[in-house]
Amino acid sequence: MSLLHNIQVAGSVAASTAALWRGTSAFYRKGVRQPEKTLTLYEFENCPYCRLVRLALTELHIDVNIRPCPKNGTVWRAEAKKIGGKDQFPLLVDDNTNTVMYESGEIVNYLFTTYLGKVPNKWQPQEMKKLLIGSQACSASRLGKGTYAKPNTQPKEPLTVYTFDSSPFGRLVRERLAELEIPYKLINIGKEQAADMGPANRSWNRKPYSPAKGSKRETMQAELNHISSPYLIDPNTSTKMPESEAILAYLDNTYGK
Ligand SMILES: N[C@@H](CCC(=O)N[C@@H](CS)C(=O)NCC(=O)O)C(=O)O
Repeated sequence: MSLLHNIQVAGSVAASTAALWRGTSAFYRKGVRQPEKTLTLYEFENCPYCRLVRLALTELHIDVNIRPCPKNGTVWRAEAKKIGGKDQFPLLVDDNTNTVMYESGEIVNYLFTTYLGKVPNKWQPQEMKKLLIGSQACSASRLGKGTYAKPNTQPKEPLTVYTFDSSPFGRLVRERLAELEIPYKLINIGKEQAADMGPANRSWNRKPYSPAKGSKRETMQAELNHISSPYLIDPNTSTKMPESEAILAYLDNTYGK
């Protein structure tokens, strides 16, 4: 890893710390009724309100189609406005219940109520207010990354990214995807067991790593023979790759202008 990338990762670790490392564990996965049709979220990576929704989705272990709408963006903003009526993010579209919804607090409530059947203590309004302060600090620390659109060429098909919201390496990739306005399916691989903690392939308990039985990580390992966040699949170029630094270079070379 280059020195520059190490510095980027250190900044991203600080950002996750500001957000109290929420969006790390799939706390509620066992009680969740997974949506039949994948949800769609119009948002941008560094918006503190959008982050609240993504944190909830990681903790619920629910995947989502991301349609990046950075400031000055020209790719998805018009579609979002057509669906919802205004330029405000996050905007959630849930085709399972014909729901179109603004307001992060209401979206979070909707997600927990609809897919878990209750709103846990950690997501009650008072707690969410504190979490928003952490999310705002997280956003401020990123100094505008993941906020503004950059010149881009668009893929034909959406990409797929395996990550979880607090992943410092994953954030760097999501920021670039937001800036390049690239649509992707976000597969949330929040931690499901103690052995999942720590950087990839460096399990804190030093035992050989194996994913939890029947988990998304087990499927990921079976399908990709790899588990780490981020992991990128680009069907447009038949690319499958781990490693944030390599993924950033790939995205710039393939979709940057
Ligand atoms: N109360 C709203 C606030 C949302 C909000 O202010 N989002 C900002 C982005 S962080 C926004 O949509 N700005 C307009 C824009 O980017 O065009 C919520 O919680 O969802």
